[in-house]
Amino acid sequence: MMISLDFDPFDPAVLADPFAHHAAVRDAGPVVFLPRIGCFAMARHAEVQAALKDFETFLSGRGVGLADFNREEPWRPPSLLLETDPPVHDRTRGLMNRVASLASLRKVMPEWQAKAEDLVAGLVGCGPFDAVPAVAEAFPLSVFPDLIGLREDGREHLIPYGTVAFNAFGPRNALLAEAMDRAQAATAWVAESCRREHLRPGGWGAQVYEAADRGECSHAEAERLVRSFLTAGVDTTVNGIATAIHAFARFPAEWQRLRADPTLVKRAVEESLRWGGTVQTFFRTTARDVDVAGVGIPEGSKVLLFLAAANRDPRHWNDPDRFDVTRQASGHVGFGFGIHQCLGQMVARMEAEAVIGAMIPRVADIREAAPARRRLNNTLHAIDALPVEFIPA
Ligand code: OVM
Repeated sequence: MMISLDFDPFDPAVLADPFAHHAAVRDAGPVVFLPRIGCFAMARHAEVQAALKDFETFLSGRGVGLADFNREEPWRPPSLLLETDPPVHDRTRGLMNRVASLASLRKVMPEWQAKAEDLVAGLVGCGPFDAVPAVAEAFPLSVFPDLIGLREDGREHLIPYGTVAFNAFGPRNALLAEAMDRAQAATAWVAESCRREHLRPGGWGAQVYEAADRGECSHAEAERLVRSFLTAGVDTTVNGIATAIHAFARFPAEWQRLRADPTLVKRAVEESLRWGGTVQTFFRTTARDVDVAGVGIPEGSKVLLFLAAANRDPRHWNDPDRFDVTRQASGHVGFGFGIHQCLGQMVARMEAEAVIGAMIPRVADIREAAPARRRLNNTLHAIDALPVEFIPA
């Protein structure tokens, strides 16, 4: 039986407080139809994970937003990773995996830790400040563009570009129009920055072109693959770090538990990825008629996967709305699952670990100085302002 739900996930009131609406979608059924946006949706952990795993049925190549690329022109040439299916995907993903390696991240980790320590040391005991620009934006911008080897000028375009890209997965609403207007210059800067002559030797960007020199992809493909780093690597980690700090401000006892046992830092970061829901949703498109839990989904249907709702599904998690630094949060789908699972997940984890790790010995208490303010986005659960005070240890 097909269940229809009168629910628009892109309504501003929903985007402002998405978690308040997830239970209704999960409880309506394993698969529901959302007539307001004309697509199917899954919000339970089991079905979301199964759909992500079955890349042959649930395609990415027709777009992972609301728009079906078979019917609508994408806002930019499709990503050769995110918006591509095998066999092309496996070739591009393979070469990008070799560039974005754990070994190359391990080399920069000591430098990232030192930068995070300096940043945090400058903020403790200085009264209330906004942790979004001061930490969540400042830290990723101090390490990620250098990892890629980007030119210095114009790095301020990275966040507005990410904002457009993530809004573009939703409908053509006011949020997207506004982000597009504001990111005209950013789009041109990003396109230019992906060219080989703008990428410093040794960085991940230059290494993608070296893979092209070896024949692993074309030079045109290399340019578009570098664009993936710039699109997916900044707004995500900025909001992920802001969300982690926000979680500790809202659950002060969890901050004390982490301070008492700093070896929990990796678990705490994983738990903030589960609890936080920075990337709320992605779509797939069905390659064939498919039956999911007794519901027939016709070929060519858009299916909205609520990653953030799956990460708080009580069918899978115990006391899911509770942020618990000792929880074994692995198995969350915050980075997706299967062949498209986030390429940059170790970058994201290591950035968060550097920041939280630097705070543990220095910050006795994280006080919310004023309520956090959200920034509405069609895909991201974003924080615009996070006024806090770091009480010195
Ligand atoms: C991409 C990409 C990958 C993941 C997320 C994303 C805008 C973009 O390959 O361009 O979000």
